[in-house]
Parts: sequence; structure tokens; C-alpha cells
Amino acid sequence: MTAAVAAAFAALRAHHSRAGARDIAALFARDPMRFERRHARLGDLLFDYSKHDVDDAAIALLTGLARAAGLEARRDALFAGEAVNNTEGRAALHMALRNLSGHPMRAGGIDVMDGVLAGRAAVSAFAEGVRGGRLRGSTGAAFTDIVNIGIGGSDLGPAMAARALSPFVQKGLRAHFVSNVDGADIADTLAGIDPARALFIISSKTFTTQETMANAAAARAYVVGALGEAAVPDHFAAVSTKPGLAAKFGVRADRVFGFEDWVGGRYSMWGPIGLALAIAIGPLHFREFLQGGFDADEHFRHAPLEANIPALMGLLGVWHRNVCGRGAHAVIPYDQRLARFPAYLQQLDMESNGKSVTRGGAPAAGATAPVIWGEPGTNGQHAFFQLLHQGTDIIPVDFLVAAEPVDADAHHHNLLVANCFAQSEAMMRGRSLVEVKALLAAQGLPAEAIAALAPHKVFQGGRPSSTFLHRALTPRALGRLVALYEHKVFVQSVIWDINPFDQWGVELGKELCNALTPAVIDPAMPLDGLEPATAGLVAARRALMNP
Ligand code: G6Q
Repeated sequence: MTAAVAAAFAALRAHHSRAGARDIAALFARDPMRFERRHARLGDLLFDYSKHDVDDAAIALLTGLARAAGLEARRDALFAGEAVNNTEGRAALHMALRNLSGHPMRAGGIDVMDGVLAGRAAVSAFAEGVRGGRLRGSTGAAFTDIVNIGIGGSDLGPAMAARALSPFVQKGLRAHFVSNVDGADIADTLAGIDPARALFIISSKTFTTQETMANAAAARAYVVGALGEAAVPDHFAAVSTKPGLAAKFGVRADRVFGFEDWVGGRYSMWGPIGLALAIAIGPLHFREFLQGGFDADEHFRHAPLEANIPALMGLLGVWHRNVCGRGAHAVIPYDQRLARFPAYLQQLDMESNGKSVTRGGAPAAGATAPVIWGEPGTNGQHAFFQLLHQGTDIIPVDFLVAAEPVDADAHHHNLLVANCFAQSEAMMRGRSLVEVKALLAAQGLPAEAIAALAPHKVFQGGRPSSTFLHRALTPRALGRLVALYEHKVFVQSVIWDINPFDQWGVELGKELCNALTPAVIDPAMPLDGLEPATAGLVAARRALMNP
């Protein structure tokens, strides 16, 4: 940590301890313009951050921290295609996949846009071919079921978006996403489709991932069993940076969609990894999705930090995590079609910033990524909101809601919106002991009952949240949201001086799994070379299989 960053953090902590626990409702009472002054806009999106326990001085200190950490210069290096992913020696230029400016973008000094545009055109042409029935299965039947086989970054983004944008999916087309090496995943998917009408897309940057290769082999065997070996080229496509491996599998060369290694897995849905989504919603809607991402990029690059949504999102997160010691962050979409959005963000945020060392390899100076979790509202209200309102931990929340439904009933939507706004108000305002006692007295309860019950009905309040309010969940609105969160993660990585673009933490488990698999497969294999803790489990499992 540089001296300037350390000083900025010290100033923030001093401010926090002087101000003590801030009463958000009192901040509103003192400043009737607080809502107006504490929101930012991008297109039809309103980012309302008025309900955080930060006053104007805290916001100034947070933007000062960002400047001390060199956020603007680091952002410019990211967009300039410098090797910001320093442990893998490469750029992180996923923004090029959604660059609609007509201007070059460079990775390591070389313009990548010709390749990006060629890839985009190939995806669009293939998507149109499938949607229009020009490309068909081996029996001549048009495709009705698109099955994406991938995991992690090659699954979560397209799967989340296909669900979010289901009203935009072409009638008669269904997109499925198979990821887990649990054979139930592919078996349940295959059980519901007609092989003659199924197109399988093997999505794997490396084309070596265990889960994806196992599921791809199962899909291949299924196609061969139902339609014969000769049908394979008609029923498979692949997305990978390793076209040779896809060809070996039996995918026709003109159905292998390549991309470059400066696209990280969890940042890849904007390019060919979005193929299943592009087929489902069509190239025009897919372009609208890219447009939303591009809008967010332009905003992140050019808006001053004080009005810059990803910067504010990131800095408020730093306030909660590093200044107030809050270890979790909830994302609650009041939108059933965003049901997978929290899971998508879990990977984006926790795989990017769940790190303990700085870019230079020294121990991180403080806490990094919080635990990200969530579920759609209103369902969550009837489940875990109890803890948000009355639990011992303060968990900041992102509420997301659309002004209008895309194609749902207007009355339902009014109820949904009212619930969303009411929950953030309840978290902020709370209900004091005095208020609770007055309410119980008004209900006619005797004094003894009031004394016993009142503490249970107190809401501490002062619980922070942001609200993201956009007009409707269109492709463009979704692209904007995703890219804003991507940049928020980047902002925090700069403050914490960590590399958000690698993921070495997933390697050890993979290695151990590979070493362990023979003993799991072969019940006769001796267990003496294994860790005693693991040998015990393998033996117990063997015993259960041979009672
Ligand atoms: C994402 C990660 C990881 C990756 C999967 C799938 O950033 O790198 O989630 O996307 O492990 O990898 P492949 O696409 O190579 O199969």
C-alpha cells in the first residue's frame, strides 16, 4: 500500500470513528435534497445510493482514496490493453467485444478489432442460420433446443442472460445450460429434448475442462446412439481458444468460434461464449446487449468519479468492507428473471477479488472481496430478510428493480415495486423501542406484555442499501448492469491493489481431484498414499457402495 493510500484509509477511519454509527434517516432529515444529490444516472438507469451511512465528507474521502490509488490511470491502462493481468502476462480487454465505437482497441499495442468484428459476424451468421432454419440437424429437422455445455465463465453469463431475457427468445427455441459434472445435469437435460432437433455448443476456452469434456462426451454418445456417427458434425458447434482440440472432437471447422486469451472466462459472455444467447435472442437483441455494456464502458471511462456509477459502487463497498468491517454484500433483484444474477455476480466478484496478495505478491493490507449472495425479492423477504433487518451483522444490499415489466401483469409489477422500495426503507428507518411500545399500547396490550414483547419487535435501522431502478429489463439494460458490476469489481481491485483477472485459487482442488480420481474409480486401489482425512472418506464411500 502506498503512503498516499494508507493516509487516505487513515483519514476515512478517523472520520468513521468521529462520526460514529451514522443514522441514515438523520442524514435525510438534515438534507432534504439528499435523494437528489446522492444518485447517479446512466441512460434510463437511476443508481440511488442515498441510503448509505456516508455523509458528504465520507464521499469526498472515498473519491480521494480512489485518486490516491491511481484509479483513473489504472482504468486507462485497462482500456489501453496493457498487461493488467500481471500474473498471466496479458491484457483484460473484454470491453473490445462490446466496442461499438468504430475505433481501434489494442491489446499489447495491436488492434484487435478486425478479429472481434469477424468473430461477431460469424456468431451472427450462425445464429441467423439456426433461427431461420437454414442450418438443420442431420435428419433435416430444424433446431428447437440449443444446449450449451460449459462451466464457470463459459456457463454462468449466458445462462443468467438467457433467463433474464426470456421474453426476447424466439418462439419455439429453448436454450439449455449443462455445467455440472454430476451426470444428473446432462441426463435431465437430454431427457427433455429430441436429439434430431438438438444443437450442442461446447463452450470451453481451454477445451480441457474436466466437467465440460465429460458432458460433451455424453452428448456426443447420445447423438451417435440416436442418429449415428455421421450426425455429429451437424449437431455440434464449439467455442474455444483451442480450435484444434474442437476439431479433434469432431466439430466442423466452420462451426468452431474462436476467441483470444485476453478474454477472461468470467468476462467472456460478450463474445462467442455468448453464442447460445445470440441464437436464443437473435443477433439484433444481442447487439443491444453489447450496446448496454458499451454504454457502461463509456460512462466508466469519462464520468467524473463523483458521478461515476462503478466508482461509487466500488467505493461504497470499500467503506463497508474496510472501514465498517462488513463481510457480506447481498444482491436482491426484484425480478424473477434475474434469478441467476446473484450467482453470476458471485463468480464475477468473488473469483476476481477473493485474493490475499497484492499484484506484487505481498500480503494484502486489509480485507478484500466480501461474500456476495442473494436471491430474488419478494421470495427472499419470506426467507432470509429477517437477518437483514434484525440479525447481528449489518449486510449492505443492492436492490434491483424495473419501473415496468417486459411482459408481465402490471398489477403484479406494482406490488413488486412497492415491496422493493418498502424493504430498503425498513432497513434504513428501523423502528425504535419507543415506537414499538407506543404501537403495542395503541393495540391495548397490558404493560407487562408490552415489556416482554417490545424488544423482539425493535428494528435497529441504519442498514445501508443501493437501489438500481431502470425502465425495463431489456437486453440493453442487462448489458449495462453486467458491465457496471464488472467495473465495480475492477475499482475495488485497484483500491486493494490486487489482480482481479487471474484465479489461481481454483487450481489446487483441480490438481488434487485429478490425483484422487483413480482411487475413487478403482475400489481395489490401496489408500495408504492418501491424506488420512481423504482416505477415511474414500473408504467410507467404498463401504457404502458394498454394504
Ligand atoms: C473464469 C474462470 C473459470 C472458467 C471455467 C471454464 O474466469 O476461469 O470459471 O471459465 O473453469 O473454463 P473453460 O472455458 O476453459 O472450460
